[in-house]
Amino acid sequence: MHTQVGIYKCLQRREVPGSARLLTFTCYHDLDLLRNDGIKQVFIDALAWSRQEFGFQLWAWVIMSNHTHILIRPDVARGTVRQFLQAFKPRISNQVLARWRDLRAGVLSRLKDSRGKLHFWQPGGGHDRNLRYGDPIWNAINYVHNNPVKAGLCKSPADWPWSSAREFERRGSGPLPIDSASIPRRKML
Ligand code: NI
Repeated sequence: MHTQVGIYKCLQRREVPGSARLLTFTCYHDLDLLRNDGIKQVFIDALAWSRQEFGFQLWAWVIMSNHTHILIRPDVARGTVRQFLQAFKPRISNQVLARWRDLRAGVLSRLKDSRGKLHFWQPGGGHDRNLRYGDPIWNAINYVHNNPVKAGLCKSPADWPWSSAREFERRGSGPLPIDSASIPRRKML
């Protein structure tokens, strides 16, 4: 769920200091490369490592079988989104592709480009945009958490174990803590 969502259509790669960033990572050729729970855990571990390394606030995330979304607020003094992406994406792909090479996994034949190079991620920056404080942040959080519901995988966002939805219901109940204290409050109507 990331190709034709109205408010996420526009591509903005500029870094706007203080803005949150909604980032999407799509598997090569939209293949279900993240279906395996062990590979989902590789993604989570890389996200936890990146947060330490680049100092961003992690506000929401979801892992689907063929793509993921994360909502972060970068700390530009510690690292730009570009620097984070340059470290984060290969950290996952190198680990998974090495494992698949060891196993001589059949899927590898589907991951080669015309020059024979293997890919885990679809090349390119993916869909991402800057978000201003307030309600757009909460719209993005709900959008992220609703991915598995819209895909028909579960009824309620918190039923899906591979997102931060559970953390919003009860801290410490999901596989990766989020930086909830820094999320701006919802506008009270
Ligand atoms: Ni999606």
